[in-house]
Amino acid sequence: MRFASWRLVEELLRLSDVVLELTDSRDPLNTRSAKLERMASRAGRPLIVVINKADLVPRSVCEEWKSFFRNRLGLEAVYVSARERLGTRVLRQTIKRVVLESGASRRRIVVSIFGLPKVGKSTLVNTLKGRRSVPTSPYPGSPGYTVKARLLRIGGGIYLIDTPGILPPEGRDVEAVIRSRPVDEIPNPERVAADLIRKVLKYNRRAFLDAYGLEAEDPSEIIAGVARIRGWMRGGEPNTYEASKAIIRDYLDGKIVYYYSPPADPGAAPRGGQP
Ligand SMILES: Nc1nc2c(ncn2[C@@H]2O[C@H](COP(=O)(O)OP(=O)(O)OP(=O)(O)O)[C@@H](O)[C@H]2O)c(=O)[nH]1
Ligand SMILES: [Mg+2]
Repeated sequence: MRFASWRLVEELLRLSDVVLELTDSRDPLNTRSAKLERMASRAGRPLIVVINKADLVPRSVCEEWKSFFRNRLGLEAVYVSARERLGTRVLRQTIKRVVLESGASRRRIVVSIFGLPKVGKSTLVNTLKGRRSVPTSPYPGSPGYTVKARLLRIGGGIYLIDTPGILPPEGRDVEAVIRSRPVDEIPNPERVAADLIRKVLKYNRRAFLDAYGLEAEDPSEIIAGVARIRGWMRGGEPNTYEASKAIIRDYLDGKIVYYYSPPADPGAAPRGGQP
């Protein structure tokens, strides 16, 4: 994965009328980027927190997160499922509203998408594009070094910058570890998978029962169980190295489910938190 440099982020912000910050509804706090939020605010660009993968989480919890971002952090927020194509109408309406509120009366609204790896940026771009192929045009008159940025016309006068900005994770939560490099390059995947399992179990004791049919609640038993299910044995022993990477991948693909409610005090948010 190639992270966008902060200079590129700045350039993309400058080209946009509205900024979409994608987060994962299972852990919005550890998949948001406070740095992007600050940069957008400094650049005077309205930002919408898009809580994605809403199909994995009860609607009431998505509503709680929406109010949390709005009321506690002062950020516009919507929830969607890019994969299930849900919530995109509200997203479009919100894009138009924030542009109106920002005082810019534009016939053409340029939108950029940012987010940590695997939050669903590409899926959202495809969903907004719809099934029909969409004409792209070079970004008119963009002098910077993102001259290659192209615009996708997604209807209603809204244009999407076709390359989403991949943001580096912040904090020390296991989310940051699993999203900081390709899964095959994560050092010590057994330990990372165990941390992830403990975190998920803290919020959903049934998560691995539902995902794999495994009753176990001990991380090493779950890892060994996944190896056995997949038939990954090495010298008669479960191949925990491969199984750990599979669990991390399944988590990123949305096959392992948990959620939690927003904290009462945003300052006490479980950032960099231990499971
Ligand atoms: N359940 C669920 N899964 C989703 C949703 N959107 C994306 N995914 C899954 O999340 C994974 C990552 O999606 P991508 O669209 O590739 O994410 P990305 O942000 O473009 O990832 P990078 O390009 O690697 O940074 C894929 O397995 C998607 O199928 C969603 O709304 N719900
Ligand atoms: Mg992508």
